[in-house]
Amino acid sequence: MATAADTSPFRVVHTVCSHDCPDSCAVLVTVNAEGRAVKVAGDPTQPVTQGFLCGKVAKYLDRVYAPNRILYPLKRKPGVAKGPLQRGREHEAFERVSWDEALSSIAARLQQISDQHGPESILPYSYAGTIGVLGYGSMDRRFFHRLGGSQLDRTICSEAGGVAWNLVYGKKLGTPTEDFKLAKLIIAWGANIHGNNIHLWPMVEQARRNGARLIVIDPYKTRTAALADWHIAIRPGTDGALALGMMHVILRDELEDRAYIDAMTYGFDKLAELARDYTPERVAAWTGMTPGEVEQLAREYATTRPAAIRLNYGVQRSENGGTTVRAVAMLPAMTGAWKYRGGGAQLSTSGAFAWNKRELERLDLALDSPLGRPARVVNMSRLGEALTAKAVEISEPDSAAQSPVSDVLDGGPPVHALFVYNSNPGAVAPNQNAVRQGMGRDDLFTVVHELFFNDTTDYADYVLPATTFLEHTDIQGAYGHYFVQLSNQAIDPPGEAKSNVWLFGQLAQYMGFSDACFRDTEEQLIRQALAVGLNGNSTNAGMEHITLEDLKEQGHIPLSFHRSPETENFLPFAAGAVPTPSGKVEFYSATLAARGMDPLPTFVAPSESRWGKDAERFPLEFLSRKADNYMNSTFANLEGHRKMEARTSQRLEMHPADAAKRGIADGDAVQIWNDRGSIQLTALVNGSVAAGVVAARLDWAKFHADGSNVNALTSERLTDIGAGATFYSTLVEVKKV
Ligand SMILES: Nc1nc2c(c(=O)[nH]1)N[C@H]1C(S)=C(S)[C@@H](COP(=O)(O)OP(=O)(O)OC[C@H]3O[C@@H](n4cnc5c(=O)[nH]c(N)nc54)[C@H](O)[C@@H]3O)O[C@H]1N2
Ligand SMILES: Nc1nc2c(c(=O)[nH]1)N[C@H]1C(S)=C(S)[C@@H](COP(=O)(O)OP(=O)(O)OC[C@H]3O[C@@H](n4cnc5c(=O)[nH]c(N)nc54)[C@H](O)[C@@H]3O)O[C@H]1N2
Ligand code: SF4
Ligand SMILES: [Mo]
Repeated sequence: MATAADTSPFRVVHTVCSHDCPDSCAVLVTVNAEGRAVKVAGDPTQPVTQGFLCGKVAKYLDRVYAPNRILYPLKRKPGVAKGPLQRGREHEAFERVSWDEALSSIAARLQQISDQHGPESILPYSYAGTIGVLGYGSMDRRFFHRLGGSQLDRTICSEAGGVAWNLVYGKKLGTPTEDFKLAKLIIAWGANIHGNNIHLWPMVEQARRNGARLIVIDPYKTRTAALADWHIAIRPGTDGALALGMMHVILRDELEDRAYIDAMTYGFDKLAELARDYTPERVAAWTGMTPGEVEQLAREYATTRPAAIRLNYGVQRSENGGTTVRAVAMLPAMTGAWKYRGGGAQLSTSGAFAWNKRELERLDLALDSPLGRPARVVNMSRLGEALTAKAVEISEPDSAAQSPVSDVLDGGPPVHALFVYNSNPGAVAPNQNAVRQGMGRDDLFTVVHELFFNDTTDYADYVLPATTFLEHTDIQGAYGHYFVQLSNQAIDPPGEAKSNVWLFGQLAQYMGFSDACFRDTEEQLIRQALAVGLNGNSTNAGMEHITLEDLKEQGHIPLSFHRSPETENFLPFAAGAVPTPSGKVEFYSATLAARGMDPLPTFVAPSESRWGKDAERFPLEFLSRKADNYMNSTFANLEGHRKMEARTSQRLEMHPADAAKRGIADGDAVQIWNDRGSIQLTALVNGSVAAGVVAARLDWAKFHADGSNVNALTSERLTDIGAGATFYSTLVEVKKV
């Protein structure tokens, strides 16, 4: 008997939004008889997606079917210099080539560079264009390991916070997103829930309907802050002091949970001693709050149950970001908030997904590379320095002593080839002028695998067409929920666009790498990621009930401990062993002490801040924030998304006092500069920041009249823990132009 589904000209395919967002939504794609996607919608059966998509991805077909997508492999025309190309006419700089020609030429050039300078002179550069398990890191890692190319330390986003969290808890687990609805107090701490994590918002709303309060700690009045019961416009980079001040009050007033502390934590006495110094008065002087506000926040936090902190990655983009995350992360351990369903904290849930990365990435292939060992590691947050540093050719080891070599290259060769995929460093990497100087080098061979001409393809020797998540198959976890999800290919890629898996598998063939693993299909890779055992089930911890067949049928399956979220309690860190060296939640870190670092979360103000030595010349703290309607640099080229972002696009948000001091009125053109660069924006004098702070949003450099975006002002200085980027520790001065 034919069912409606059989006769319908449409099919509905379960995919997963692969953009770098905690929500990892289950997306149902409706495809018509001609194979064209005609609708994208949130899956109503996925408990976090709840049937809706954010404004960015609700318009996803604008991206998939954009008329200016890159459809074919392209090669720079002879004689066309690298550097900014006129928007809309980029294709004129390139000529179309076949995939065969592109792959054989690229393979030959990489071989020649490897022979001449050593394989470590080839640098892959990728981040989170897709966070699908395969697309983010599988065949690409195999390829570069086997090649002997430099390893990339992927620090640009979450490393400072992640390493810091793990120092306290050993694993990135947190309060389940669905449980936030049970909280009576929610603190969004450096977390723009409404802008960046919209699927948490319905839980917040439900909690508030049941009487919960929402407190937002953010120097910028985000959409989330505007909707809060209390917005604390803290000074940038001072959250660590606030967390210690809260501990001070909690301990002074004996509001801590002694039983939890005794059973579950390590180093309490030392932390208590540190907290004694952080009186509300001192903390007020750092944070710009009043002492009374510090007291109120501490008492409200410690006496409300359940209390949940949504700590997102905003606070860790400061120089002291690692220590700050440690300090904030310790709060629920001091009050025992973990014991109550709807309490605790969430930075990330990604630690729950035990993918078989060893099998996917195959670091062992490095032993077969010309190096015969794993390659050096280059920090992606120092790309400008890595590309411009004078390093020493390994063929002349003796000269190493005389040449001042930047440590970013770890004593190895300079970078001669840059292979970019899943990332747009021309827009998102800090210290843009150095990055562009580096990418503009004539002697640098650059390949970019992309969907659109952007700030990075302007520097490419070869541009290769990439796929969207509708056009390839992948499997995905999340950093904001506990579901394993399958993303099925819904449509054919347009033109000759190819997935990351295909690209690096093919390139391996052209390089002559005969290892069988380079011929694995997506389905084989997914089985490897799941570490499927003989009975067909995954052998990964937490996934033992999952089979690929069930995933194909259901689309999304919760991890084992989260199977019945409505009836079962998953209370991370509430009881039992904690996966740290001491087996406890660590207030004191012997690991840090052994590295010669501060074992306690002592507050140190960022060097590039109002307390730093350059504050006289550059008195304004600059927040180069994300756009609500883009995903980092993704979507910024689409008309509809730009319209949604229009109110704040290319605006410098200023406090009236700072504007008046400089004779600036709303709508004036302003120049913003420091020693690293200068950009022009239009002043938006409003109430979104306090005096002393200015803010602007990330856009493509190409969309700015002067060709530079906010990252022309940010530095390559790294965070105290985790060696992450410090986008939010930036000083500038502003004037009317
Ligand atoms: N709409 C949208 N959603 C996104 C993204 C996007 O670009 N646009 N990007 C995605 C990515 S890659 C990530 S990593 C996540 C990140 O999401 P979040 O972790 O929320 O990160 P940010 O937006 O960087 O920072 C959050 C907030 O921290 C504030 N902040 C800056 N400095 C400080 C400080 O010193 N103290 C405090 N308390 N707050 C501070 C900023 O003003 C910002 O509003 O969002 C993802 N979701
Ligand atoms: N000033 C400032 N700078 C920032 C930030 C900030 O808040 N302020 N945020 C930082 C953060 S948190 C992050 S995570 C980084 C983000 O840095 P990136 O990960 O570089 O993020 P996107 O800008 O989204 O660029 C991803 C690119 O990958 C491409 N892409 C998408 N899917 C695929 C695919 O399947 N294959 C290939 N080959 N390409 C694909 C997209 O078209 C896009 O151009 O930016 C950082 N930079
Ligand atoms: S960007 Fe985030 S909120 Fe939007 S559809 Fe993707 S996962 Fe969902
Ligand atoms: Mo990020």
